[in-house]
Amino acid sequence: MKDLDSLYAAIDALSLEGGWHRKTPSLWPEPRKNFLPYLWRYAQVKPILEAAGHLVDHAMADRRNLTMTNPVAGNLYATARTMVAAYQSIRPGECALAHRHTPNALRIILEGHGCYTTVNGTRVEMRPGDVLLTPSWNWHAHESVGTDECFWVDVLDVPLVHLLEPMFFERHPDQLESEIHNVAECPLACRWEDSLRRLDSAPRQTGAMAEQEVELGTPTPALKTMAVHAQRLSAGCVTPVHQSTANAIFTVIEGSGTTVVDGQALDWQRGDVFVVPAWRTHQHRVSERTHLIRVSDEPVMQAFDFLFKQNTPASAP
Ligand code: GTQ
Ligand code: FE2
Repeated sequence: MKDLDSLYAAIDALSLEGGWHRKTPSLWPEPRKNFLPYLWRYAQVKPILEAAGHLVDHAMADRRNLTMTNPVAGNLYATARTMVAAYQSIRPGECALAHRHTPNALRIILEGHGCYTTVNGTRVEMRPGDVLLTPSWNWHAHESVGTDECFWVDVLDVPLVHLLEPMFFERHPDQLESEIHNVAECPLACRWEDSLRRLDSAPRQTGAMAEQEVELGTPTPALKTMAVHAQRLSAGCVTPVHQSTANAIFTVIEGSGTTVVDGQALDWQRGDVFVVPAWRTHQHRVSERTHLIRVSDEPVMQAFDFLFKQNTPASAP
């Protein structure tokens, strides 16, 4: 090989690339901010789900869900790099048939009573504020047997499964599981009243990302890839500025306030969902006592020693 041009041609022909003349870097000094901060308002979504309830026959949709697609250019599905969130509704008398998939899922209940989920043969009621867990490859079906239309937020690790590629999905051959046990409580149902009780006795932390926070799930993390935390913030509180390599999706269970995500103010209220993507700073300012559910991919980051986080104290107003 006589010159650099022929060297590079020879490298290129073998689908190789010289690390010393890469067109785009493969390493950089700190995490890039890719996914965008964004807020979905329940008050805007709920009428659409209700209309879909009339216009979209449940039989033709496995699930009546609305995926919260992050508006970053090129993204078609994910809410954050590793997770997707969706609003889902189910009308009285409807049944979302059993299926299973490798992605882990959880549901945060917003509204409605008389709604049940059956996970691997165990049938439990889902009530507002509860977090219901559906670990990987567990059969699951949902139904509303009362008079309420029920609304909840799903969070799944589907984008992580897309990245790693171990996707499997199948519908139940009999549409529903045949052996079902009704239970009042089970470890997959994290009850809101338990979360409240635990928050009552949780230490108040001034330097933390929330005044009070407890981790849900027995054992923790709630799912192998996703951790669930309940946060309590008192009226008027301003949290430190938090930054993490983990992605987080917040659901507002109670209260109202503003979260400044990387300089962008997101004003939220009950039922809203907002995303704090990796390395985007966030700071909560709440106007009334607030409860948030924070779902994050911290377990994934932790497993590989990729979790880096820091708090900067709130500056005086
Ligand atoms: O309820 O089983 O939002 O499988 C996305 C995929 C919900 C579910 C979603 C699902 C489900
Ligand atoms: Fe599912």
